[in-house]
Amino acid sequence: MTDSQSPKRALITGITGQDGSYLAELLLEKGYEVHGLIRRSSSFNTQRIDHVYQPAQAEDHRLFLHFADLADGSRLVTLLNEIQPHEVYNLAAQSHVRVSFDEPEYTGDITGMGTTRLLEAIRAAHIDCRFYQASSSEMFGATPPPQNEETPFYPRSPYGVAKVYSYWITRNYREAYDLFAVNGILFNHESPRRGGTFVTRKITRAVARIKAGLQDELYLGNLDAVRDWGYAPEYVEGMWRMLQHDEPTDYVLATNTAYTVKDFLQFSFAHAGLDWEKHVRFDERYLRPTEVDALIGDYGRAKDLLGWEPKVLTPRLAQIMVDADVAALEIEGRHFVDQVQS
Ligand code: NDP
Ligand code: GDR
Repeated sequence: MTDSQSPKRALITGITGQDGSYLAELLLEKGYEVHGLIRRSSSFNTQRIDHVYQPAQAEDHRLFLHFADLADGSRLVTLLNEIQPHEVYNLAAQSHVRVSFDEPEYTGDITGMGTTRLLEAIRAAHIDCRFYQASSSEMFGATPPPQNEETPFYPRSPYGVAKVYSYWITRNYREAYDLFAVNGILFNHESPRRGGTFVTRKITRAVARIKAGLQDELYLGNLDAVRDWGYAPEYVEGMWRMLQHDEPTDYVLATNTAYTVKDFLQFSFAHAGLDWEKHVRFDERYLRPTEVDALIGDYGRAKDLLGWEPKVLTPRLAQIMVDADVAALEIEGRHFVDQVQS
């Protein structure tokens, strides 16, 4: 709550994504009024937040959704004027690394320039707010691990390059305009809500389907990449803590552990009693022109200043995701049977 006892207002861009949905839940639990920016789409795109949405008539209606796009700067100014948020979380992005090689200009426009549009909208609307930028371990790219806040950037994809731009524009607005603006440099974080084209969820969905006899093969690219995979709900708590700190600075969130894609396959398939080597095939379409070989994050600053530490590590994460995908498939199967029988 604010001093006047009216709720704090937060604006989340990317609220329909994995992180946006967990952050919306967290802020609603904390009593915030939450405003989310959504894109007009020809199909439904709010599945991840439907469960927290209350109709306008409901007494506890504190989640508001607004059509907007990071490509549309004037709309951002209008919205910021209307909402007057205390906190802005910029999570929207074209967030897929492989896709950024196919759509480099679009990725630069949204994942890079979109951040400037939002920061300029904050200035144009004269809003006194705190700003969170979803920066990424992909900015470190080819710089060897372990990586922390002082590690030099060497991005290896149009996505990584765009995130470096957003990182620096965020720092520049902090220094130039005294804005409370922070970069959360987050290493990979996953959950049952992870998009189905990222490698972890692609694997755990396939495990559930193979176990159910609906699929036999899974096509993947580079299995040797090393990643530091954490659990998304814990990372959104870290984002919030960054904006509650006295001073704005940048933080790494990670688990400081290293596993290969092969390891993730092993954890996931074994949890379902399956042998991944019998099912996984190679498809060069999933390779990237330039790959990031190893990301392992040192989260010491977040631990010291925010008291933040990861609890769920990669082997357990894989189990959580497999269990969720197995359960989701069972529910889907029951719906199907109900439909056929009715
Ligand atoms: P998702 O891909 O799940 O979500 C991306 C969100 O951005 C969606 O809500 C999407 O909307 C929205 N979006 C995309 N393009 C636009 C646009 N032009 N205008 C407005 N909104 C748009 O990403 P995550 O939740 O995983 O990640 C959140 C942020 O954190 C991203 O910026 C990502 O790059 C960054 N990040 C993620 C990490 C991870 O491991 N998950 C690690 C480090 C950084 P729609 O639903 O309509 O597509
Ligand atoms: P990443 O995640 O590129 O790290 O970006 P992704 O899950 O896409 O890839 C991880 C690693 O797996 C390898 N890989 C495959 N990846 C995909 N998507 N599909 C495949 O079939 C496949 N086979 C092997 C990749 O080559 C890579 O090495 C994620 C995103 O959430 C970014 O937005 C975020 O900034 C970073 O994490 C940190």
